[in-house]
Amino acid sequence: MRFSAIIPALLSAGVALGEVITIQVGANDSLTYSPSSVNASVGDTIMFEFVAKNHTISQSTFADPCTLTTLANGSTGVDSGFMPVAANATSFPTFSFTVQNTSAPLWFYCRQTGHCEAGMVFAINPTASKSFSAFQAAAKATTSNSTNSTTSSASSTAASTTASTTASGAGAVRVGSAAFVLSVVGLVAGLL
Ligand SMILES: *[C@@H]1O[C@H](CO)[C@@H](O)[C@H](O)[C@H]1NC(C)=O
Ligand SMILES: *[C@@H]1O[C@H](CO)[C@@H](O)[C@H](O)[C@H]1NC(C)=O
Ligand SMILES: *[C@@H]1O[C@H](CO)[C@@H](O)[C@H](O)[C@H]1NC(C)=O
Ligand SMILES: *[C@@H]1O[C@H](CO)[C@@H](O)[C@H](O)[C@H]1NC(C)=O
Ligand SMILES: *[C@@H]1O[C@H](CO)[C@@H](O)[C@H](O)[C@H]1NC(C)=O
Ligand SMILES: *[C@@H]1O[C@H](CO)[C@@H](O)[C@H](O)[C@H]1NC(C)=O
Ligand SMILES: *[C@@H]1O[C@H](CO)[C@@H](O)[C@H](O)[C@H]1NC(C)=O
Ligand SMILES: *[C@@H]1O[C@H](CO)[C@@H](O)[C@H](O)[C@H]1NC(C)=O
Ligand SMILES: [Cu+2]
Repeated sequence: MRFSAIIPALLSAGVALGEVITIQVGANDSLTYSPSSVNASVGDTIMFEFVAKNHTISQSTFADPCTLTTLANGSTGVDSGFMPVAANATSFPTFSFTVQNTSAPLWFYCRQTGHCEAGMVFAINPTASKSFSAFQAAAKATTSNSTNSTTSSASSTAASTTASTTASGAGAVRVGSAAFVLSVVGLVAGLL
């Protein structure tokens, strides 16, 4: 088993703690994350499997669903970059991050042009007052028609003035590269 060295590496890095929650991106050529929202605990890994087209998973805020967020410390939020998948592909790129803070919901969208405005959004730990459906409605109400820009000034009519920019990014940290995670997927498949 040529991947066997990865397991101790993952364990010593603490990456294997918590549950791994898999999200399919673009299944059936749709503009969707499936499932579109999840409840996660601190330490859980959210793994996005890009199965079609050319999408991203990018962090935004409830108030501004279709704009890549800037954290309080000046870093940008979690962003997979574009993950193109050939129509005849037989293996798929993945992107993962771990959930670091469950005090507030985490909000995400696809940066591909027009996709966020079409409702291609994702949420972790949404609440009754900040629900997935409210977030998606805000995304669809976004007036800008360019989600490909990381500096877009998109705004939404359903924006909540209480959304906190300081909290928005602190909850998620990227783990590994796409190629690295893909090799882990290969290991799991090989064991089954
Ligand atoms: C994709 O299509 C299959 C077969 O119709 C269906 O079972 C599955 O739920 C669909 N997935 C999504 C994300 O729409
Ligand atoms: C998440 O938890 C809330 C209650 O805390 C529940 O209403 C909701 O159905 C859960 N969502 C999922 C996707 O499990
Ligand atoms: C994926 O989409 C981005 C943004 O539109 C584009 O720059 C890139 O060329 C696309 N990649 C492929 C392989 O189509
Ligand atoms: C996928 O299609 C492209 C272009 O049609 C072709 O060049 C490539 O060899 C195909 N790949 C596989 C794995 O079939
Ligand atoms: C939408 O895109 C077109 C073409 O790129 C541009 O001319 C127009 O100003 C854009 N509209 C908005 C609201 O950004
Ligand atoms: C979209 O963004 C990518 C880089 O992320 C860039 O290469 C591409 O030219 C952009 N496309 C448009 C239409 O702005
Ligand atoms: C978690 O997020 C909340 C607000 O959402 C923030 O007040 C708190 O400081 C964060 N905790 C950590 C450990 O970053
Ligand atoms: C900013 O905060 C995020 C989330 O806490 C962290 O992952 C990132 O490394 C920080 N960036 C800098 C430059 O400190
Ligand atoms: Cu997309």
